Amino acid sequence: MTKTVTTTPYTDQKPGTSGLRKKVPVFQQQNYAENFIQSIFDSLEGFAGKTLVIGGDGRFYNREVIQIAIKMAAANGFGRVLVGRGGILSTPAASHVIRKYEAFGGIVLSASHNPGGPTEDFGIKYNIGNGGPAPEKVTDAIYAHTKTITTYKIADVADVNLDAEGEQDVAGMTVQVINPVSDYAELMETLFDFPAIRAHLAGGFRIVFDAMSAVTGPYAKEILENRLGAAKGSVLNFVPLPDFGGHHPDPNLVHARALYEEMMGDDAPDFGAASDGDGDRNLIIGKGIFVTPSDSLAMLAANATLAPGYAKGLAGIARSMPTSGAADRVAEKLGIGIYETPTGWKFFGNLLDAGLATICGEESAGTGSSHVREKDGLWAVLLWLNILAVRKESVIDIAREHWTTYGRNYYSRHDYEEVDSAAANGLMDALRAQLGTLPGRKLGDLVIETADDFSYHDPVDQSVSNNQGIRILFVGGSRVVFRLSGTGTSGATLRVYIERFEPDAAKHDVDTQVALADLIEAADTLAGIKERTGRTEPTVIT
Ligand code: G16
Repeated sequence: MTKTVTTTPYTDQKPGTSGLRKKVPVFQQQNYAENFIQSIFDSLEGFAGKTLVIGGDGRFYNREVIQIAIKMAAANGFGRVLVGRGGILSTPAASHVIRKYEAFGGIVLSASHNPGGPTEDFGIKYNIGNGGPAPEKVTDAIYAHTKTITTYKIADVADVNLDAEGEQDVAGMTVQVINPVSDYAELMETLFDFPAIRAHLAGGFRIVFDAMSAVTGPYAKEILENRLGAAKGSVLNFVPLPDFGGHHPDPNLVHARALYEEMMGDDAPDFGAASDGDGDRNLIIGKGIFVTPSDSLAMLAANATLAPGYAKGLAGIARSMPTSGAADRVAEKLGIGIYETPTGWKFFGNLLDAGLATICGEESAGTGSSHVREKDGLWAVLLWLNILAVRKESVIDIAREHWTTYGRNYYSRHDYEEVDSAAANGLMDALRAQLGTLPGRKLGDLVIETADDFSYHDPVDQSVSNNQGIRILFVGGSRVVFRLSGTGTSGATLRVYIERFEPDAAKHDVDTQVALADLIEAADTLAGIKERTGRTEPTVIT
């Protein structure tokens, strides 16, 4: 029932920031998915007879690859597979299921916020037994195997019925189809004050959640409407679609524009939120105010003890390097550790496992905690709702008070998508070459204090990750960071992260792009963005 198939390597299977992401037609090449999955298994040891979790965000090609992964898991000697009904598991739910059932690891099929469909994006990611994305030493080993693979193993059996919960046998391995929502919803009930949130909603607090036709629809319906009693219809676009309805399931001000417009209107609900393709990102908008992900991290950390799951306080906060320093000020006030990691949730895993950090966040709309080892969109929404239910203030009042207490970190990210790769690499190389000469240079009123290429020394396993983004720090604490995205699937995406700290509460009402105008200009002067990329303006501003 098990066969060994001869194959030849593909040269382009290097995992990026979060697993292997490519266009669907790339994954549809002969043996492409099989090669990568076998390379995952060939990088692991000691899984015979153990449990593997498999699930995805429901995008186009999800079911096909789930069938392949199940049959390959059986042929490679796993004892059991837990798979979400319909092949569905949000990324944070997959992380929780791995942890709860003490699985050996998990395969998560997703290209996250990237669009889906026959010509759009697909992805495969491996998560380790702590529930988190495989660390670099594992992804490096997977990549090495993809370059030398000659055979893969697969069970020669009929497809599994993914739509009926319960157990089935696949070539001697047990496949258990599980409810994708219930374990996760139960976990949320242990962390947050559901009765307080329910009472607040019953008292007239209005919310809207846009699931963007992606994986969080069933989770949000169950938790927000069924368990917390939000008005029916509060959850929009709740049916996961293989192509996300033709939209880009990225909860930002461009792709969730309709939600933003609604929240800025006169009759806006009190709280608006959205999540992405696989449910790990979040967008938070109060009536009349967009909360940047960096600010959201800081505000959630500052108020976390209002939720029962965090009542004992936080051990520390971790943020990715390009994320603003707003959370650092909270950590300082709380007298707890603050950790600055490279971009990529995988870098938080060691800090969470070691108990050094409790809450983590990234500027790329990701926030999460030690409850799982992925960022978690609905978790962030529920923590906000818990805080709002206890404080009984508006989002805008909470934000204003936060800025008055800690100062405001004006922050924006400018993305230049699908730039010619050679041009983008040339821009980064040229910046790197100037680093030594930059300190002391003046750009208008700005003076460069330091400039470097960020290196991370993991305090837990002592591993070092170099070349994680170029930082230009100005006297007074403002900064500009340049990096190339590790999640795009065509050309290169240049990300420019811009930040200014403003301690004076009288200056907290300025438009963000205006507050950052001189830094934006300095970024172009330093990197020659317009000249090198041929772009006169960013593709996306968040
Ligand atoms: C992934 C990673 C995040 C990272 C983001 C952006 O998110 O998990 O840690 O911040 O990509 O990465 P990049 O700037 O390299 O494109 P997701 O939601 O796509 O899984």
